[in-house]
Amino acid sequence: MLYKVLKYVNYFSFGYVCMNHKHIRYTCISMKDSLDLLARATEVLEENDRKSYTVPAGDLYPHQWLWDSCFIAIGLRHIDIERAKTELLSLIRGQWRNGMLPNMIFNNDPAYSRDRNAWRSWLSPYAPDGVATSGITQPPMLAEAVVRIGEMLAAPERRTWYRQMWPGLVAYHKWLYEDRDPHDEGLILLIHPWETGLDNTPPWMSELHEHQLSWWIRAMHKSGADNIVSLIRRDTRSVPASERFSNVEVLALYDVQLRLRRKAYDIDKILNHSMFTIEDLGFNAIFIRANQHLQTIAKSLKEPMPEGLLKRIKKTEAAFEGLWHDVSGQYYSRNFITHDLIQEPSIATLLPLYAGTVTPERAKRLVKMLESEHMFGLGYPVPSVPRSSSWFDPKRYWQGPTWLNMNWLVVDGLKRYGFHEHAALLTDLSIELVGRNGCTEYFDPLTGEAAGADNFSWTAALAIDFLKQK
Ligand code: 9WN
Repeated sequence: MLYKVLKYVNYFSFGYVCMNHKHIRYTCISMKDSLDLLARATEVLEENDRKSYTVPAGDLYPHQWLWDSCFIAIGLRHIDIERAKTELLSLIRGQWRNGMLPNMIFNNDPAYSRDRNAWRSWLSPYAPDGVATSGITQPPMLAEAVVRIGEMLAAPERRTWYRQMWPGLVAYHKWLYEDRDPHDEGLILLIHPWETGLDNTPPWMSELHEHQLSWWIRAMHKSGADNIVSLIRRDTRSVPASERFSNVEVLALYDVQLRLRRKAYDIDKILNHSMFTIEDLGFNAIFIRANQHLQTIAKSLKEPMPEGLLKRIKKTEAAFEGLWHDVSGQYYSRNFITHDLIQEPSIATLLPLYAGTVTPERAKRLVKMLESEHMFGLGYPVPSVPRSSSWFDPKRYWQGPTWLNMNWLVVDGLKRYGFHEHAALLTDLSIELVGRNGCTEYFDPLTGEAAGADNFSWTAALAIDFLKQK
């Protein structure tokens, strides 16, 4: 019987927080509970399966998303490794001729023409034929997912698998440098908050509110006319409005999207108009790790890394230092134009652990933040925004709720720096969270309550992976 009592509860402050609130929690994961969770999570993945890819959630997210498919494949590999490979291969059908992997590949059902039309990927000469996609990307989790699948294969099959994914992966990493690091500084810039995957995360929303609201949006907001957006929003039909973007933010993002579309997603034209551009902390941390995986794959294939790429990879690790802020002892995202750090902490604050290139000293400081009840050490960790931030709102999307994919990245980072007990505790708390509250999109970090869409694929997939890691 797999019966785990969290004996570490006294060691870490998220344990203390539970005690302070007089609800010492033990994770009692019996073998039966784990099997039930495994069965339930597998059902969610089956329900959202569209043969060659998995939708994040049936009603709310009916297309294929880039980093969702990566997290989904990481879970699926334990159930059906061939299906997990298909999940990643199906991302390549959306790859642009310049190497970009779009964050969304649209379902071609006539019912979704509005979504396809909003982006009109076909305006770009680089868009693939016969598939409609968005014109922006998402965090580069693909190399991680490829390697996680590779780990489960015998050497010859692993090489065949890597060989299949190598051209698409290299083209993607090259594109990130060529398009998104135009001054060869080492850091990747993003042009829309959706590219972070953490859509309404405070660093981006603070920039949006300060500098990016067009006059007509400000006018609509002032007169209350922005509420008209409620009539056409799809997300608030299935999720309470209090858990999503505000109407004015939806309008502002639509405005950003229109501006990108007018430039046919051409980065030179976009940058000439100095639009909304940020060197995002989370994205660059994930990219550093993805570059390490790319080199692992190259080694296994005995394939030389393209020379130019290798140079730029080295530069990224050094340039990451530019995101460090010594006074507050943490990393931040940076405005690409002004180079000012955007001093708004978020869950991305902890992702340098996942990158694995920060000093052990700094890693310790980040772990202290994870423990602190004023920051990330809440009852149902890890919140997407620290408790002390003025943005903290326990049910609002990426402004407070706990997300399983972030827990997965933090667990991995903790292990890399040797914080094995912390990693084990967070794994157990994550399993408990999903076991008790379901495979929901996100969770209230104070109460553990379910929020967002039901039957969310990456929550299911990563719960499976966490169970298998035990
Ligand atoms: C826009 C699909 C995606 C996730 C993102 C999450 C949310 C989309 C949205 O859903 O973003 O890409 O409609 O808000 O923020 O991380 O990939 O699950």
